[in-house]
Amino acid sequence: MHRRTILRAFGGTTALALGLSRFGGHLASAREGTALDALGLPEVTITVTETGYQVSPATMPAGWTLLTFENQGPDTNSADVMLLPPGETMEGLLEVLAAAMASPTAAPPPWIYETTFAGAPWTPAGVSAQAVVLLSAGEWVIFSPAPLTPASLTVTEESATPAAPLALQADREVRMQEYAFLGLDDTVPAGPQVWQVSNTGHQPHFLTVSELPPGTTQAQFMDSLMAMMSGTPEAEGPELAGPAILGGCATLSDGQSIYLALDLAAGTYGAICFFPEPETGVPHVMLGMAQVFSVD
Ligand SMILES: [Cu+2]
Repeated sequence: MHRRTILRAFGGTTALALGLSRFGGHLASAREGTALDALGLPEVTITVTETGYQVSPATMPAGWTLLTFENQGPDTNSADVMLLPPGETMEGLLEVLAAAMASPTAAPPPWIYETTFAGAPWTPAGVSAQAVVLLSAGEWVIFSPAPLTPASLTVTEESATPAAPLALQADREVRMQEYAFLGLDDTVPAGPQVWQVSNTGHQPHFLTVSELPPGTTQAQFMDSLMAMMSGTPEAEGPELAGPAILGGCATLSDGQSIYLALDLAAGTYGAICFFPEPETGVPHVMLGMAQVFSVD
């Protein structure tokens, strides 16, 4: 299956893992023990293995939540953390996923663009990372397109007061919209950072971070991504053909924020969103949603 075709499966998580993870790369996602630990928030752990997702505990109170993502699988991965819309069930979602895998060019169902995705970290195989995410009450599913088995998370109404604002000053605010990343124009300091990533657009977006050859320009990055996405042989741009994903966040709905712990070494990096546009299924990167940034 061509990469450009498989990426049209909504979410794109498994597509990315299949298509890009064979390229090497060094660790940049922060492990446990980040600034996010100190907030004293309720904690949930999502583990992905070769076969599927597990969530512990299975029930959480609504509000800001410290999410630890443990990638015990063989590929770079993340998790789509999605609130099941009213009337939708896990069984129904599985049917949608199966249909998407069988016919990757089909447009995702409209409710994908209307429900809530809370985000989760991206990590290379064998790596854990942390984020703070906002969970509302309801039935959530943790998934990526088949063949990984999804998991369920029940989020209950808080008993007393509404969720307090998060008392955390992020080192950097990154905004995602159609079709750009804002807030990565200036140099990012090397070392541990907390990014507040917000979706200020109208469609879901996600953010993958990959290391690029030093000095890669925005134009070179876009050219190489367009070549990769259109199926041009990799010989035309071998060093950029499939940058390994070191970190970032999975699908995030409009109006949602996620606080990501990152620890990037000095270098040149690229941020990419592959979420499909609703009418055509074209990944956002093809519409310009990719950004080079430098870390020093
Ligand atoms: Cu996007």
